[in-house]
Amino acid sequence: MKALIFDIDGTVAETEELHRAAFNAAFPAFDLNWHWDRETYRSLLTTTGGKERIFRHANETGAGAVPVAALHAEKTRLFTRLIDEGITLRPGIGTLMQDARAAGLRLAAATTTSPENVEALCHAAFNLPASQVFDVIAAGDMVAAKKPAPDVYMLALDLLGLAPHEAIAFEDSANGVRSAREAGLAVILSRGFYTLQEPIGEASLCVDCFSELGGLDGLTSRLEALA
Ligand code: XBP
Ligand code: MG
Repeated sequence: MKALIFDIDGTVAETEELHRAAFNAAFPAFDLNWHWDRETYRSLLTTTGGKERIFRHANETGAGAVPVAALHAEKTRLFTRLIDEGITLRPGIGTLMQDARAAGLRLAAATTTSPENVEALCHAAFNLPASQVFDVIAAGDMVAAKKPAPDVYMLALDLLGLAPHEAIAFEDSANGVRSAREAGLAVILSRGFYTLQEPIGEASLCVDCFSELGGLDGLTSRLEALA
């Protein structure tokens, strides 16, 4: 194993409540009387990508033409301010990252969210620029097809210069598991607040919490036992 590839939202940290708050705070500025409660947002989360989510909701509610790009830019501005107030890593993520660094592995992010949001999360959670947390960042519109398409994980592998068997992916959602598996990666799933009811799908290993893995050594042992 030469690299760990992390999904961001719901995996590195539980960020979706902040995304939901940012969406809801942005709507009034565009004269939209929308409010996404948790159950509405849970349903909308099956559509990856904030712009795609807005577009879907506009279609489903017959809202007509909505300035999706401008609305999403405002939402991103609000999200980066919200996350800057602080965010904690999901249990086990910090240990996995530290162990990987100590063992000379590289770290990558493979996420549907934007590079700006990855930057904001790294500043808030690590007090570091994203480039000092991840060696490689594959994010948002860097790929044409978002999760569950494999594109973002294939980009991460390409940027790492690695074959799928040389890395492991970490995910929280069914769309993410499908994306990683279709890219040929083994994937460790730990479902979170918004994805607990989702199917495990083709995850190589499913844990309630990443801290169950016991760091990189524990993960390696678990994977060897599966082989
Ligand atoms: C989850 C997503 C993202 C976020 C919102 O990304 O689907 O769309 O919900 O971020 P991940 P944007 O692959 O990290 O789980 O509004 O920037 O898309
Ligand atoms: Mg996720």
